[in-house]
Amino acid sequence: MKNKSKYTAAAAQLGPIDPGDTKESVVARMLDLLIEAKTKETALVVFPELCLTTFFPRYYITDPANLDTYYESEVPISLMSDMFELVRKEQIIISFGYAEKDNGIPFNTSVYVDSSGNIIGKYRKIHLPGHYEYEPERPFQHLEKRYFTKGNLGFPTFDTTLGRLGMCICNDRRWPETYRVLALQGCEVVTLGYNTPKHYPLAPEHDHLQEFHNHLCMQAAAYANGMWVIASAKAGLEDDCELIGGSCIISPRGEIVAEAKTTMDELVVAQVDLNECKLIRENIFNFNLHRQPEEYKLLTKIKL
Ligand code: ING
Repeated sequence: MKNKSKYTAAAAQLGPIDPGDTKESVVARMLDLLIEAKTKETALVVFPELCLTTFFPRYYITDPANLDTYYESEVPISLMSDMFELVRKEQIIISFGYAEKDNGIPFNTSVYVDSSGNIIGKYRKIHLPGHYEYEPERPFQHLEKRYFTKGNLGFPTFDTTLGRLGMCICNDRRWPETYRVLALQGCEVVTLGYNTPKHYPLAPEHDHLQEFHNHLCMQAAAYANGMWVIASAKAGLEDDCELIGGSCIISPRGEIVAEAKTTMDELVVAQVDLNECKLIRENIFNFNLHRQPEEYKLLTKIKL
């Protein structure tokens, strides 16, 4: 497939996945969104974080056998064979997130699959939010620090026919460093998925700002790094826990060019033009001309 600088991209938002939903039923929903993307001649489709199951870090799971059912020891190619077939036939690149066990080590992972049908990129979540110990006072847990290990692949970028792509996952999107590390490698499009509860038990005063904060961090980053951001939510009322929607596609100008209208399965589509990255990167955020890294040493000090 020849390189494209202009193409149609989509955030494939998923509505709630209830604890009793099988992975097969979820993959069937993902396939429906992928078929819709195909009818709209979409080249890049981004699915949410941990998109095969309910957001299980909300539970304190003590039975190791039960916890293990949420993880995949390898990319579930057989489970997603119809999707991979469509990706191959239609020259689409997809990304999706899943819980990975790599030789027993658990990661919150996302991958790219391209028309070769191969995994052409992998990222493991670095900013793990939440807590490790069970906190009974919470209305629901957020045990990502218990169930996952910090990612060990850095913030890689991947040269594809759709430009230089990079991934992050959920809480990573709130940290400006995530995008700058990717931008310094020439990343043009950041794809990410998220599961974000509306209620944040430690700061309920901010609950009404969740949707605003969601877009704020990505819009600022897209602009300050001259990158497209494609963000796909797992949304809606999932086992009595409300997850925000707001899936969107953000241009290097920092503008939201497409946004989800619902908190259900929804394909959010927009035209991407990689040349818009240059307009920012060669002018206001020309790193070589204007950036002063010798002044930023504090940014990478481990302990202040
Ligand atoms: N979820 C949340 C996120 O960063 C969170 C955690 C929720 C942080 C609300 C701050 C406020 O969007 C995941 N999975 O990281």
